[in-house]
Amino acid sequence: MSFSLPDLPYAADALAPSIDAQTMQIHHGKHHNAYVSKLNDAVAGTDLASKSIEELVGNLAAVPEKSRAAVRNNGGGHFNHSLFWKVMAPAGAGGGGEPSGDLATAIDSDLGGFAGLKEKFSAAAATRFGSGWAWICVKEGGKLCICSTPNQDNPLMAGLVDCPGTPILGLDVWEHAYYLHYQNRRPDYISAWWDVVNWAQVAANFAAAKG
Ligand code: MN3
Repeated sequence: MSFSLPDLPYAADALAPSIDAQTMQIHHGKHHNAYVSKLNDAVAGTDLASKSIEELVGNLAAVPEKSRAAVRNNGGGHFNHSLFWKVMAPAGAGGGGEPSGDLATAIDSDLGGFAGLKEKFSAAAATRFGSGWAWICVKEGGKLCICSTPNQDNPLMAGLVDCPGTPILGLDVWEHAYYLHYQNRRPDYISAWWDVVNWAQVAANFAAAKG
C-alpha cells in the first residue's frame, strides 16, 4: 500500500456539536478511506506510488493521462482530508479562539484581520456551487489569500486552479461533510465550524509554508 488512511487525531465525537460523531465516522472511515483506496489502485505498479501526496497532486502533469483524473480526484481527496482532520480540535481543547503570533500579524496585513478573514472565508465556503473546499493559502511571495476550489481540487494544483499556493487551512463543504446534522443549512455548518479550528496547527502550517 502506497498511501494509507491516517487516524483521526481525536475521538469521532470530539468535535460535537460543530460536527457530530456519525458524520465524522462516515466521513473519515468511508469517504476518506475510499479516496485512499482508489488512489492506491490508480498508482499501483507505477513509479507514482513512491511519491509523496504533495508531490503527486502538485504535479499532475507528470501523471499519465489515463490515470490523471483518478489521481486528481482521489489524490486531492486524500490530501485535502488529511489536512482537514489536523486543522480541527475539540472546542476549548485546542479548537476555536483566534490565531496569534506571526499568523495573526499576516492575517491583519493580508486579510483585514480576523473578522475580515472569517467574513471572506465564510463567503468563499458558502458560495462554492456544488461540492468543494474553501481555503486559506500562502501564495508565492508569502502573502495569504482566501479562495475556494471545486470537487477535490486544492491550491497545490498549480495550472488547474484559480488560486495556486500552499493551503494552510481547508474546510470541506461537500454535503457529505455536514448533511446528516445540518441538511441544506451549509451556512450554519460553516458558522459552527469556527469553534473547532485548531489555530496552533494552522500557524504551524503557515510557518512550514513560508519555509
Ligand atoms: Mn469530504
